[in-house]
Amino acid sequence: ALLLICVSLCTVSAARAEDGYRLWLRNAPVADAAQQRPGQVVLVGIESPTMILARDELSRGLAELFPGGATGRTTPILLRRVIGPQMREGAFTIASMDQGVAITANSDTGLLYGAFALLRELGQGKALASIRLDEAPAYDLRMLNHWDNPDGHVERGYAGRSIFDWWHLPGHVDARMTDYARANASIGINGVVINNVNARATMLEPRYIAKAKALADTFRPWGIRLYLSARFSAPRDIGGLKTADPLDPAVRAWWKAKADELYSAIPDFGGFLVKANSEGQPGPQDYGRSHANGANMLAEAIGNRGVVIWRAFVYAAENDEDRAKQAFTEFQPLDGKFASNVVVQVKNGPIDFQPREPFHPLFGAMPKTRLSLELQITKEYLGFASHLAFLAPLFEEVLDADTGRSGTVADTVSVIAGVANTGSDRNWTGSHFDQANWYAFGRLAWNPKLPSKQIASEWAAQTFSRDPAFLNAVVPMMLASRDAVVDYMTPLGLAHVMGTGHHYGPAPWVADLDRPEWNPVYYHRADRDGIGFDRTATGSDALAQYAPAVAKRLLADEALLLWFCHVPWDHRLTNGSTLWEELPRRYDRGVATVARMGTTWAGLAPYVDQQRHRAVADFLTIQADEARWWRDASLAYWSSVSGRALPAGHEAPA
Ligand code: GCW
Repeated sequence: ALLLICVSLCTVSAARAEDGYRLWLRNAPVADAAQQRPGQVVLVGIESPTMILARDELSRGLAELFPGGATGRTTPILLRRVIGPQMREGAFTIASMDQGVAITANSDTGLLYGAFALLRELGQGKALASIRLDEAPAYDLRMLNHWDNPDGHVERGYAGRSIFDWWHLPGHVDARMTDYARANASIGINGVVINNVNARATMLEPRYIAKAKALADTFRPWGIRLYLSARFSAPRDIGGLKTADPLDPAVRAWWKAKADELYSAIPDFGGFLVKANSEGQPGPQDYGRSHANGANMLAEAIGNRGVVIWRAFVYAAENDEDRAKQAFTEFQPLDGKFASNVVVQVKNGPIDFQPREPFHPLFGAMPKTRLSLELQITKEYLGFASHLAFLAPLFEEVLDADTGRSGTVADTVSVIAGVANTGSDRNWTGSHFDQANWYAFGRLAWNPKLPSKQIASEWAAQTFSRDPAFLNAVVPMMLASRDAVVDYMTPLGLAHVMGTGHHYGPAPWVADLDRPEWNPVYYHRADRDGIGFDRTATGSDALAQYAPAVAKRLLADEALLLWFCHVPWDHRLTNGSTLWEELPRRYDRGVATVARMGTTWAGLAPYVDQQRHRAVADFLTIQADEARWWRDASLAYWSSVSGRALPAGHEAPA
């Protein structure tokens, strides 16, 4: 009877696993029975909660990967905590030794990451004896930024309501919080900001601090520190003060007391993330003070216990300077003025998470300031969760971009942040393939040099199937997907032509919004003569914010043509075509790629359980329809402003 119960439980959990809840941590059984099997997991060193998690995670994962149990020749796995060479927190090695396979680290989290790394390698079908790793994270802080509101709504979230159950916290911490922490730990994420940068001061009230503490206690053993977005006007909103002026002694004292209160509840509290004087949020400029004044005041309150992450995403309605220039104009002169525990967080590009943007000119331009790179994992401008777009190539493009000043973007930053795409949907991210973007973010924050192809392959093998025939088809499909979106939404450097407010679907014609820089026409500037935003010296000269050699390279990059130049419709491209000829080709190419993705996926049914296969196929059909919508609506509009006939095969719809 016991056996029967076990069998039926196992069946239930196997069926459950296919709704995507288990993410890339499925540990599907390894078929090759001839493989050397891992045996018992042995802890060497003082046991801590994190080490125990590492051991249990490994034991459980191995039992799932090798369900036959430890029959035949087995090799013990040693988790060795050593006192030893100076390694970056989280570093580990994996190597075969006489006594077995050893995961060695000089920190608890190193062992935890090592345990997950071993499972990742085995999960791809690698033989135990062949696994040799020597890894250290490239950055100390690898964090998710949640844009989750206390009422459960997630700004730019496409995966349901927030995963944070404020209503029942702190009395009840949902088991999902452990699953969430575990997923993050498995890819090396070690910091989470749990509330929206458009913050409510509520989050800093004692009742919410108690809730945050319950989450922090849950995340801690997984090596994750909790951070809060702080509303700059909190001393007024909830503190009973008349001002939030950062130079006012009462305001400074209020923040210091608030920080102390946080640290007494959460001893390893990470610090504050702040969006100030941006899109209507309060900030130091309300009192005639600078961003540095504001950030440094909070930094003083936090002291050496944590950091203040201050966002550089600023642009103002009153300012008629090119929006792409404003962050640099405001922040670059402040280089050297920020306290040492302030990190300035810069979005990957100068506008706003578009399908393709040049890298932000602040990277490399603030050598005396710690910078964080902010990436958006949730796909606000890339078709939400409905469209399949694997973002590793986008992330890789920005990380690898040469700033011409002090190396690549990856070289110039010390923190990597990603705007989370999680929600309470069963599959966490709203679509199965969006799990890959969470995964890719974590892997690149750990090692910015990992190629997109490897990340895609690792993820797909663990999430769906490690069969080479499956991987050989799905990996190229994933790698081509982001370029497809660029082609059918914003080819040749176009940007911000999405529907008003929600940013879904085409709306390049919108011209009547209150603020000029919210209108798509502000960005594409199409008229009878041509199209594109002149950001050269004859226009806004945003180009001059880059190092001269880089500016030259960007100007020559046709993928960014209309980002930097306003060109006539008859402008000749390097392939000999005119812009008017090339545009429809790009849209067509995007549409064709999506159609191909649908065919590829249809052929992969034998490798994927029915439930997830069907869900992905449905979404690809939606995407195929919407790629055509994007193409047809965009071309019809460009035709109407240019006064040129639509190319053959692109008749205006009836
Ligand atoms: O991309 C824009 C989004 C806003 C967001 C803002 C920001 C959180 O449309 O929803 O607000 O950027 O990054 O602050």
